[in-house]
Amino acid sequence: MSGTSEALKTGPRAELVRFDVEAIRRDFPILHQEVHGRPLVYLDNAATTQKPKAVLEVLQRYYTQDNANIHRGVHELSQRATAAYEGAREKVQRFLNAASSREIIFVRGTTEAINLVAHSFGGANVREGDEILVSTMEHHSNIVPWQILCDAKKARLRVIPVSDRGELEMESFDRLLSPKTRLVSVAHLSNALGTLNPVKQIIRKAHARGIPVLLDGAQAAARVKLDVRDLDCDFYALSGHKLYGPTGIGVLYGKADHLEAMPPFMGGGDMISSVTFERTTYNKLPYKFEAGTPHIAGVIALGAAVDYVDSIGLEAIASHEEELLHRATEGVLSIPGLRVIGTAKEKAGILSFVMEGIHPHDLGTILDQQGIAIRAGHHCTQPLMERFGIPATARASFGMYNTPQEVDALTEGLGKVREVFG
Ligand code: C6P
Repeated sequence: MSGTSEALKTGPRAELVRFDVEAIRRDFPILHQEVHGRPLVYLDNAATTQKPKAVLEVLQRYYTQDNANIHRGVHELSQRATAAYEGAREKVQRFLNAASSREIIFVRGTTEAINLVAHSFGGANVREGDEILVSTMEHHSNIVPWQILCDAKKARLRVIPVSDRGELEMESFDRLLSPKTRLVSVAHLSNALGTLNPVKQIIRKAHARGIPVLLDGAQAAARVKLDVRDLDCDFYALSGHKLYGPTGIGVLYGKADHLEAMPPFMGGGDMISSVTFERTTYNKLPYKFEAGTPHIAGVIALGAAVDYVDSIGLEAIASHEEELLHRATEGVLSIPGLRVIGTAKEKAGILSFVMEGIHPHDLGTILDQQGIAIRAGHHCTQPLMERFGIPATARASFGMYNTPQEVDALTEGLGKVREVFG
């Protein structure tokens, strides 16, 4: 059955079946290759995840059987494409437990989702002297759009500091919330530290003052079971490519009341209900925010990706990755001169570190020679790197298909790096 993992063919319900990582790996063709003569160990899942066959097959099928533009044609192919596109919206709605599919806006990714809110919500609601609250650990995608808005509106960006462990300083958060705050925008899960932020507490405190909250879910969506109604967030942004789906597609969830009140982000086809030179009226939700021909194949494949993730179960994925993270943390700490950056109590799936006397890029290059893919750099979090007084980290990030043996290969690989550099 399309969208169902091979891993679960042994039983009817995800939670009743042992997490069979070898079966999951068989669903991901790209994993079965050698790099520099060694089996690929892919530990760069925070940058992008690999795609299961279920997603690849949906892309292939769409372009070979159903390709047509949506919402326009009376012909069979267009109707099929439209049904698949809108069907995927319902899948994403269920995945996020949103109240309505009207609250699911398809965008290019997290970056576009945040820019949409900054431009549209920010443009309508932020005035001179107002404040937007972000944190030191944000990705540039959750800093720069707010800086652009603040520059345009003469508003001010305020920043929640981060402790030495890489946790948000919640007393400072309490102090920074003020009658001037128009929006709080924070990462659900930090891409550079692996910190899982106390987002429910943040939302509760912000809402007590009537302040809406946007969560950057780029990293959390593939690692945390999501329920936007339980979280009660106002906006949630995510990228399909970090959720085992294709690049170029993502989601902005927004509460219908906000989205209804917000002006369009981009103008063009599909987002209007009527156009004259005197007056244009806009389409209803969610189409008001989806101008032009969207990434139809990407949306449909994202639907297949969330089906696939659901078939494994996010709780099962999260506990598998927690074991990997624990094993990796213990392993890397056995390497002399290695320091973990980000030692929060609540972490998920991401391990950043530095090694004395070795630039993370050199470290990454030596691991690559052993077939091990990690990321080295500032991870688009330069203010966070500055906070820790380092230019960059090496980062291993896990996915549902990683194994304890791969984690051990990382530890061994780092041991070799230490030998090379002495
Ligand atoms: N982080 C990483 O290697 P886009 O590029 O729009 O799909 O996602 C942007 C983004 C926003 N927020 C967070 C927390 C992120 O981690 C990312 C992407 C990648 O960490 C690429 S820099």
